[in-house]
Amino acid sequence: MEDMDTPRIPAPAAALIGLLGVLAALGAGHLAAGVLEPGASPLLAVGNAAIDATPAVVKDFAVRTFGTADKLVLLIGMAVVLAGLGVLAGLLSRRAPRAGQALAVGLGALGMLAVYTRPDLGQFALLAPAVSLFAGLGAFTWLHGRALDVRATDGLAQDRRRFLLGSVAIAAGAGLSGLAGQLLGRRVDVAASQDTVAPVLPRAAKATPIPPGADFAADGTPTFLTPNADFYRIDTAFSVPRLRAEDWELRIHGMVERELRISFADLVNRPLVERTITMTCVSNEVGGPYVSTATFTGVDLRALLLEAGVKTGADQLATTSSDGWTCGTPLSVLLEPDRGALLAIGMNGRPLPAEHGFPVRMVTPGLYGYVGATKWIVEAEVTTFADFEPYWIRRGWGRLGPVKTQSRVDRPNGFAKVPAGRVVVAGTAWAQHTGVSTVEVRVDGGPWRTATLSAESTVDTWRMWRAEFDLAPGGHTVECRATDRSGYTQTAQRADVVPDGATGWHSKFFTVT
Ligand SMILES: Nc1nc2c(c(=O)[nH]1)N[C@H]1C(S)=C(S)[C@@H](COP(=O)(O)O)O[C@H]1N2
Ligand SMILES: [Mo]
Repeated sequence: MEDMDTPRIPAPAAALIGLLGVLAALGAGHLAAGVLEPGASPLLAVGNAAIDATPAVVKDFAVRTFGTADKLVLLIGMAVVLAGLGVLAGLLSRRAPRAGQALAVGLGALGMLAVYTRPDLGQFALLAPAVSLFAGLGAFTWLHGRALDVRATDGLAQDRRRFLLGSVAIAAGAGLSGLAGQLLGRRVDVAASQDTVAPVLPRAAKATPIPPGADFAADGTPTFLTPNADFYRIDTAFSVPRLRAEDWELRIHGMVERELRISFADLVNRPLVERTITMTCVSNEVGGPYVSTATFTGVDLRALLLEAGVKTGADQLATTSSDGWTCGTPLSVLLEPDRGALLAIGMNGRPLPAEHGFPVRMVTPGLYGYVGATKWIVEAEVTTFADFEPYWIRRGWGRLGPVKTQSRVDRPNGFAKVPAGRVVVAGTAWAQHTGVSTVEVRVDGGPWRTATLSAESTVDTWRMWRAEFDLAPGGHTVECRATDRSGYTQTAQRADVVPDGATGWHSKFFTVT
């Protein structure tokens, strides 16, 4: 039975009010963050906190399933959940506004907690989720009151108009605020800063030239150098940190004789070198795409560590990015005379793209990215393994992270239909800092055949391979395995990417017609 004394808002209007309350909160919070500190946007801060709190298996699944789109998927998922919560709270508030108000306060508090726990945001940044909370609360309460007015006056035209106009105004205001926040957040002009870095890059001592025939791209392998736009990207940053070279400073401290504070100008005043390095992610499945090669320009990291003077007893370099991600690299590796780790400022002759760490990142040949490739690096502390556990180590990944020797079939494509006759099989192999010595390939479990290898650039870069087979029509499976210069041949034993990188032979099935 309908209670005639307390008017009820019709369900569609109630749902709309709930949704608009959420939109107002998000729009206002994004705008406030745009003015104060882009990372303080409640939506982004909660997304970042969600990424950090996600168990490694789920994160691994997300990377595997959605690849580089994992953050977009998270954003869409959050939008769906928030919209659902808004609608639900609206429907629960058809008489009294309490449920909707509770949601506004609850989400606002969640945003404040997410911002508070970000290592890269100051107390001041808490204003953004606070603005969000009050905007959501205000918009919801006001609309709720107007909807009840409509009910109380039995739909008097002027009350109805007030409610509808108010709804449209709040929706438009939320949208515009969100947009303005987005634009303000981009006011840090990364492109202009990159333009100031570009002229510095040609000063670097040239990399070992890439020999002709370094890839078999014509046969379907990747090109030897990966264009910056195609270079794989893996990181925990929900929004790409936007830094300017002019503002950048790196502190090298901890167990050192002399603490160093290096500005970007100081950095590029040191000898610049180019090194071509193949990078791999530990999350790369057998046959996966997270391996790419670039010529990086930068400053030798070992030289900087020697300048700072590493004290005896130290065994780890702990590095931190501007967004608080941490990495630990074995000092035994970084101090090897010929390892060649860099603080890189350039990638394939261009300043680092923002997604790849502008203005400065680390690159360590032969180590997976999570132990040696800190992007947006701002701090380096010489310490011990006992004293500091970096981000992924706390989540169960291996401490040392040497890249495992691997190979991949690139062509034919999986499940391709290939015309009968001579079939070209081609792929990629890598064994960074050891070097690939041979790749073998076989079809349908037959005898292994030695593939032709592309010309080698250095031991730190990948090599391509190719072989030709005469195959009868029907289905075929091709497999490959690499042997590196230490004499190690890839094991057939399958290992998961967790905790220290996948093993096993890659295979592909295709049909000859
Ligand atoms: N700041 C920061 N640096 C980071 C990461 C990160 O999450 N944050 N991820 C690391 C991982 S796991 C890899 S594999 C490489 C990837 O570098 P890329 O995105 O330039 O290919 O960056 C490393 N550096
Ligand atoms: Mo990685």
